[in-house]
Amino acid sequence: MRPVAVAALEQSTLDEDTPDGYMLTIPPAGIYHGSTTMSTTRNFTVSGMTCNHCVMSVTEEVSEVPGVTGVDVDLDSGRMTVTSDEPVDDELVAAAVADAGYQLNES
Ligand SMILES: [Cu+2]
Repeated sequence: MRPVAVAALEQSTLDEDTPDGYMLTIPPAGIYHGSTTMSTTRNFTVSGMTCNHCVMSVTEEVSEVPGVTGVDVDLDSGRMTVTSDEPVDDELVAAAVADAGYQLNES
């Protein structure tokens, strides 16, 4: 699964009705991407994987957890990065990994 693309800044910064000389307000850091949803990224470690089929199984199961928009698993390190629209329930991630036949360790 591909990483979530950062929403492009597509809002026009100058409104036609804006009077000349108006100061534009710079949004605070954190909502700077102009996206309507905040993306959350969490890192976990999955143990027990031995090949790319394991990686695919884990990726598929965790992708089905509500709110999850992206799953990236590194076989060698066991590192799993989960991207979501909203904070995901660790229990559900752990259950999904268990369903695939592996074990989740938070990192
Ligand atoms: Cu395998």
